[in-house]
Amino acid sequence: MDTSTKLNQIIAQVEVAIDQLVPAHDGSDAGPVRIHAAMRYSLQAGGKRVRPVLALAAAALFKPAADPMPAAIALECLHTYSLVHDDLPCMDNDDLRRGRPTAHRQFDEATALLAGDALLTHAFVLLATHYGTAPQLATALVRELAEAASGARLVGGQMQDLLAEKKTSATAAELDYIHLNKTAAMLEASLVMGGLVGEATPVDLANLRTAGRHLGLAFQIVDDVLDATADSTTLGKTAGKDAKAGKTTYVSLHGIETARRLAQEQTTAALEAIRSLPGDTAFLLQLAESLLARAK
Ligand code: GRG
Repeated sequence: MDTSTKLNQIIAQVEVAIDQLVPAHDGSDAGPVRIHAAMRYSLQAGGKRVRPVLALAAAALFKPAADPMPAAIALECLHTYSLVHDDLPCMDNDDLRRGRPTAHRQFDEATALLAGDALLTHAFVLLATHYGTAPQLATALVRELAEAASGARLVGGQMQDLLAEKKTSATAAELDYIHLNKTAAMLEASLVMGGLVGEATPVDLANLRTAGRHLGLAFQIVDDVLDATADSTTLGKTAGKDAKAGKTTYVSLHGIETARRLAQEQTTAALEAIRSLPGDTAFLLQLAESLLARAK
């Protein structure tokens, strides 16, 4: 099976699992309809599902006894919360996400804020519920995701990013710090959580973390290049925002050509870490390369 067929199959499984593992919004489970509708609105808008796919691909290297899918969906819930909050008027104030009006545009600001809160919390409900019979695994997964999402990493990276926007320019070191935490932390967690479900050894977990760190930087550099070169329809989010906001990015610091080379270097480093993992790494290697070549 070729990579894109396999990728589409996995994404289709992820979509089914999201539908099954996130509360209903039609009142069928007697739950509160509006908040669940807002959670599903943002989750089911068709993101690229990079984080769940990475988690599932990492787990597959180890032929896991436990099902990695709930962990994969927990990652997507947490990621989607961060997008919903990032789009709010008090942060990026954006109107378009995943090709649709942002959550606060579709609903209202309070509903979007609460939907983000509920998605963040639901990620941990999924981990505690689905891995509860394997307490050590559940604890390791909760810790990994919580640390990635913490004030030291995802939230901390976002805070530094907001502060950097207020200055005329950030340094290369500041930019790396922001993206190691805002972007790479969740990609690291995706690969490591897949490895944890697969009962990977500490050495393999360390290699997964290294791969995630490099993939995260490559992903962000490509994101900056796309923001500068692609259109909003292709991206499904507002293009050209960084330059308009005078934001320091890999493109503004280094120019497009050097930014592309840096993304290639980070991808090469990720591929090297993936090659040192056991099992059939072909799909994970191709995924890493396809993230470099992505168009949105
Ligand atoms: C609000 C705590 C908090 C954090 C926000 C995710 C984020 C941090 C900000 C969004 C803006 C941004 C460019 C973040 C860098 C990470 C990134 C490229 C996110 C977009 O992820 P994709 O491209 O999105 O995987 P889809 O929609 O495909 O899932």
